[in-house]
Amino acid sequence: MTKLVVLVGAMLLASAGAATADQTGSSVMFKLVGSAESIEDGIRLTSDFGQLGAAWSTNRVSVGDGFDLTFRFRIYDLRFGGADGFAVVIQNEERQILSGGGGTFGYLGVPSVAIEFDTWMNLASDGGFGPLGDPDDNHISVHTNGQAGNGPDESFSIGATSSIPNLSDGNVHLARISYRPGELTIFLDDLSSPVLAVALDLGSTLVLAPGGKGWVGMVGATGGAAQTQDILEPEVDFD
Ligand SMILES: [Ca+2]
Ligand SMILES: [Ca+2]
Repeated sequence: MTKLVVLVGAMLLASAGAATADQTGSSVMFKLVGSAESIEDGIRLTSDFGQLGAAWSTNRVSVGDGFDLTFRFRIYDLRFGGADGFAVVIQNEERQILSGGGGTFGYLGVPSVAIEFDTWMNLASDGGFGPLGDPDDNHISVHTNGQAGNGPDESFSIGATSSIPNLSDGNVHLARISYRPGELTIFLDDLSSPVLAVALDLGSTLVLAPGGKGWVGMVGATGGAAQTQDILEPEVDFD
């Protein structure tokens, strides 16, 4: 397994359009778009109302054979109940996409696999997102519509759990998204036991680029309710 450490410095340089290399000589560059900004120990996706921000890998990365994305996050300074959460998104459609916002995060209409860390319960009638609303205001849900446009509608969920700690309690939580062809597992705080496992084959679900490549990003949004959402110390290991 080749270890690629996604350095905060790399993201800063990536924002300026420059390249950098990690300790193994392989480079991963992230570009911050929308409201996302670099902070001392990571990325601040949102900090105010009505924001949409993302950190996208500048280049396509090899996800098809398997990868682990490990990061910490903290969600705090909740205003009007706090919203909306963030999603880790894998797609091979467009660089640094920001599509949607609020309860749709930033992957609305994009063929993708999105792992939502959702802290706001969108009702079925909320914004016309579809016939089915969120199960609650604290869930992890994996959404895909294959090669058609994805969205937050629960009909696109291929697995979800609400049996998780409070995502927006202000504490730093540890998360790992682990993909091996055939299965996606998600760990929260406890890396020995996943909170969610879903059957997934990225290569047949999405149209990846040669080498099983696609863009990986973390997209966060707020709306009429807001919260500060930080992604800390992200690290990627590719098979
Ligand atoms: Ca939601
Ligand atoms: Ca959701």
